[in-house]
Amino acid sequence: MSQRRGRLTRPLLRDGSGQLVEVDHDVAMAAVVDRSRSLLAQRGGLSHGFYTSGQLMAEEYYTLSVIGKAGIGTPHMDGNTRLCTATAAAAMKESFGTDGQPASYDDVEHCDALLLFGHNVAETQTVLWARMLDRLDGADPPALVCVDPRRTDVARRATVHLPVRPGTNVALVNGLARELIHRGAVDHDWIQAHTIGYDDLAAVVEPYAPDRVAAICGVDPDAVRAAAEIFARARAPLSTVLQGFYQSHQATAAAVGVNNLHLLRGMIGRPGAGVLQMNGQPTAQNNRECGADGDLPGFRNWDNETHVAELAELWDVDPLTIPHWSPPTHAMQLFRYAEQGSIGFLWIAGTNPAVSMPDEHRIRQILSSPDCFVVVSDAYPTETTALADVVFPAALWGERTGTFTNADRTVHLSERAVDPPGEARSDLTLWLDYAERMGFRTRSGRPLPWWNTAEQAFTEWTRATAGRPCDQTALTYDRLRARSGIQWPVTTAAPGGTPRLYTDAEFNTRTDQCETYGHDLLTGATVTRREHRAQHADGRAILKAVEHTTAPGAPDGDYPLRLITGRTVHHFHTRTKTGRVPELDDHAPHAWIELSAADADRLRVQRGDTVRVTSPRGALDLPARITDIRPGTVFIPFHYGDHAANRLTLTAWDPVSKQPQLKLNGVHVRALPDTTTPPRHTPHERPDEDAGSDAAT
Ligand SMILES: Nc1nc2c(c(=O)[nH]1)N[C@H]1C(S)=C(S)[C@@H](COP(=O)(O)OP(=O)(O)OC[C@H]3O[C@@H](n4cnc5c(=O)[nH]c(N)nc54)[C@H](O)[C@@H]3O)O[C@H]1N2
Ligand SMILES: Nc1nc2c(c(=O)[nH]1)N[C@H]1C(S)=C(S)[C@@H](COP(=O)(O)OP(=O)(O)OC[C@H]3O[C@@H](n4cnc5c(=O)[nH]c(N)nc54)[C@H](O)[C@@H]3O)O[C@H]1N2
Ligand SMILES: [Mo]
Repeated sequence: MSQRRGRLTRPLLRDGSGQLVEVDHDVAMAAVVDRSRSLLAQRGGLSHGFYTSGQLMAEEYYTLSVIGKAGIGTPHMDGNTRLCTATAAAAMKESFGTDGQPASYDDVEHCDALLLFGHNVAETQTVLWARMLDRLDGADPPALVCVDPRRTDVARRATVHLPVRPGTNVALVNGLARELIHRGAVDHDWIQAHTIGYDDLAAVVEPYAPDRVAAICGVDPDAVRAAAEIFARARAPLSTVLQGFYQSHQATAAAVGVNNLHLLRGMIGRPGAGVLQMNGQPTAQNNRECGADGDLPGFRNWDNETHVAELAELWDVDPLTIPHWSPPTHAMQLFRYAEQGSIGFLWIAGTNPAVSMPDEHRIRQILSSPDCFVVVSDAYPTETTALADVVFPAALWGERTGTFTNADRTVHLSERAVDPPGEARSDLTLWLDYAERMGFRTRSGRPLPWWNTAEQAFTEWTRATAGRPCDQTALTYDRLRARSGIQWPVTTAAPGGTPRLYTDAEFNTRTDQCETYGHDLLTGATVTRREHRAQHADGRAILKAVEHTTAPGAPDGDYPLRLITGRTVHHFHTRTKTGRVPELDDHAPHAWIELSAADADRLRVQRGDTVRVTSPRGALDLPARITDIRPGTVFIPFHYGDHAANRLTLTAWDPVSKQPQLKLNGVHVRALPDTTTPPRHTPHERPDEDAGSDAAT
């Protein structure tokens, strides 16, 4: 694909004939500012949207947050973190009051049970997996529980593998909670002192006996009991949760269900005992805490006037400028507004939505519509830059300085080591240039933002964290140079950082402190401030559970197979980088589909045959691999722009986190006539053991 060659080194502008042509930076930025100004004058801040990444740096997210919220005054700002870790944040907010990882990666060394919920760490976080393997192959190995419909390398090493039917995670976690209760493994004194909601939770999970869970999830009831036994006996259980839980229809409920298990036994805030609601991208955490992702900076609550006033004071703007009359706009809604025409200016940085968002065809139409002016900054030409009106060549990490914070709150400083190629600039430079030309001002007439360098932006950002759970006021570039890798909070009281949160079982749930007043996990309806106050969480964690429901877009008669999508070790996301590395690309040059042996036999497909996969939204022709995936479920990697798995996925999201349901779609698979081979067995077994199985629920 020609568009995969080389770095972008010059800005591009779409000319009168519709072609993207190289121009000087000044010309490109003038076109952006021109469009931005005229839209602001005609239609105000709501005409502007920003869609960013989990791959920029804290300084950039914070600067954009200030420009968008205090300069333009738009609530339409989100990150691809919506597709990625919105559920991690949402689940921690619901259970503990704010975002912020309770545990530390070091807990891998201290745990005696490891439970991986929808997390294929062996392919997606190979360094963390190496750390886990050291334990598994060491003297006193932890028990390992793997919840994944595929027999992954994690599953192969597991003490218990639960190959759940996709979309049934909530039934499983409810069943595990019930088992803890029935086995007397619950720490009632701790629950009494440090949580609210136990009685409601116990009532909700009671109907989820192992046999019923086994029927819903399509697994062995003894395996459910065995997993519960491991958690019940562990002195230091460590759970990790990722996309198998997050990209589903009851994502937040399922992820909260894992928090519940830890709270029921008081297994949090101690070495080895804790939860890692994982992140995937290097700086997803920064986007969430800096507030370029649909949150307010510093884990502030948009619905709390005092929190908004703090920001207004910090930024020296009228509190009414900062949008807080409704929840910030999530990415799926942002694209909907662009589709409907109310957003006419969309700046995309460090993400490739033409490949990574659900329902590819629709997203590409929105991006190519003349009604929306699309600005994209990326280091490489992508499927998204091809549809933009203006493209800025971006500097990559190593070509600019900034900080990034990983999933366990560890802040690192990454310094510029080489110059960016050609005219490539950092996103920070681009946004500061844009703001200056737009002439944004504080109330006292100072330029907004008033900083010019990454280090100044970092200092301003740490000021915004004062008194919040992610307090980094004692952190400076110099301290990070002296010892890189410090876990927040970092304050004068804890200058060396904080390995674990909630060590004193004091949670961030006070009404004046929390990041959200919470949601009904089933419908997403928001809890009001008054209701939150009335439940008197007051520093106690919140136990919450709901019943399992069937997903929209789940398999039915016409589309009887469950499509899940995900990753392979050889590629990162949409392959802008890994597709250019022959050592990686040679291992996985094309997309494929994984089928179980039972489904392959029934469909008369052998390894390497091409099959057509169809959903109500589109079709893909892919070579088949026959693997240990559970029968009735098929898997496609989502990395390939020319055979995008997202051609098949639907526009649907979790009601609380708004994370799209990228791993749960009904599809139909058939062999293409010219490539089929005779069946190895007579194809008379049930066509699909999963079809209609939700009746079991
Ligand atoms: N090599 C590589 N590594 C990466 C990335 C990459 O693109 N390539 N991306 C990074 C990013 S941003 C992220 S977010 C992480 C993602 O890391 P992971 O979440 O580990 O990766 P996925 O492959 O998306 O999904 C994990 C597993 O979920 C399972 N699954 C699907 N549906 C269900 C379900 O209903 N229930 C359960 N329990 N499991 C289910 C799939 O079979 C899959 O094995 O990886 C990060 N690391
Ligand atoms: N079906 C399906 N869809 C999915 C998923 C799935 O499992 N299944 N997973 C979802 C998840 S978890 C994620 S995280 C998304 C990822 O989806 P995307 O964010 O679209 O994926 P990337 O390929 O990482 O795109 C990032 C782009 O940023 C550019 N870039 C890197 N560094 C910089 C920088 O510093 N500045 C700028 N301006 N650009 C930079 C890269 O060149 C690249 O083109 O996909 C989501 N989509
Ligand atoms: Mo992600």
